[in-house]
Amino acid sequence: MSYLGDTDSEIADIIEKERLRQLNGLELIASENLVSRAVLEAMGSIMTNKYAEGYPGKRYYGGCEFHDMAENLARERLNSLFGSEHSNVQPHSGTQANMAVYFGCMNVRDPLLSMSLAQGGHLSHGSPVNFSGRLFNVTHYGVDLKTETLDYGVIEEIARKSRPKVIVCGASAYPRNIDFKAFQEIAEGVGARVVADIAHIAGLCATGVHQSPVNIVDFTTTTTHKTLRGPRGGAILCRKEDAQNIDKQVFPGMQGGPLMHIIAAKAVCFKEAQKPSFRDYNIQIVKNSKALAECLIENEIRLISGGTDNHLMLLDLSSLGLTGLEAEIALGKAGITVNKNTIPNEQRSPFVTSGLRIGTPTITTRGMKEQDMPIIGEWITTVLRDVNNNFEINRIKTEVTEFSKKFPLYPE
Ligand code: DSN
Repeated sequence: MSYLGDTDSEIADIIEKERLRQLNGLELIASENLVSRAVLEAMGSIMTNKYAEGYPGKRYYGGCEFHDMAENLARERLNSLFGSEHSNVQPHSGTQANMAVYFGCMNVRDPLLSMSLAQGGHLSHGSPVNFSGRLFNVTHYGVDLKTETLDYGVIEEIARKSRPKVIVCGASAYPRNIDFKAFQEIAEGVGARVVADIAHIAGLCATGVHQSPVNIVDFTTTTTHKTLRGPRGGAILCRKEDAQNIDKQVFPGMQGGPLMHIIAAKAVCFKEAQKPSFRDYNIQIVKNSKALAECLIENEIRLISGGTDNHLMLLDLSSLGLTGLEAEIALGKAGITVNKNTIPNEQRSPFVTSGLRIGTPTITTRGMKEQDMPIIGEWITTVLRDVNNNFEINRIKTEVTEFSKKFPLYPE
């Protein structure tokens, strides 16, 4: 960072402060992760200096020969990682990946069926404040309020009534496995196409730790920066027959110039994800998640659906008389970063909430294992039981800092 320090010491200082925050704290936000130095180098490279509108071999700018090589490598590696026929690595984000698929399958005001944001879905799955909710005629499914899990029979009924053109499956705050085959069967019964948004569980799907929707459903969308542990961005996987349509929707339909430094970094991420150690990493994410969940349950904290199958858990704070907002702030003071989250049957606003979402991808990247989870679970419980006890919170912050420093910020 020596050039940055000379040119702009203010931003250099801010970045250093953020590095220390990441090093000295426990990042338990389920959608975050830490990239390797190789991914960082590609992101910070001169590949950013180029317009490359179009696709490899068919660009609207000269001088793209090396960008073609990088994008082809990214596409080939992503296909080989997931066994997909076609991939598009240009979406700037998961939302834009979803947007491209929606526009490829629907016209404005067509019916869309998806999981509601309040029960675990995502903004881009038809939330009224998002483009997806404004442009399409959205019906939502949620979870069964008793089991707090997906009820495929009920989803099928809703699909029969609403006759969607597109069904979206995949979630941002769902701690259980998703049966993509069941969604495909429901869709076949009503003539809909299926988009599986695997942004959260992409690493688990790529490594067989969770069922992969690729080649089961029509379209798979993802971000590349969560359990996949790559640069911040999006991607789409589909069959050859849909390739041309999807590519057209991304460019020129929705985006102009692709972020070629990010595409180069995606290629690096997809190579890293093919290593056997990446499978071990994803297995460990789930082991850590289950171990942390077990500790919280032993401490009488209620988890939505009673536990977790994946990288995250959702805590119901109602019985502690706490809101998600209060819990997020108190844990933040202790150096433990989490996010407030709505829970099924939520009675509070999304800015307050009754729940907390906790995930293990980042701490697993840092090398923490099952035996470390009870330590973290005890800290979380102590803070949640007495959010106004600043003495305890300060004590825990010191312990969290000492503990966290022992684990490196960069994956091997
Ligand atoms: N907003 C992200 C999350 O935290 O789940 C998903 O895009």
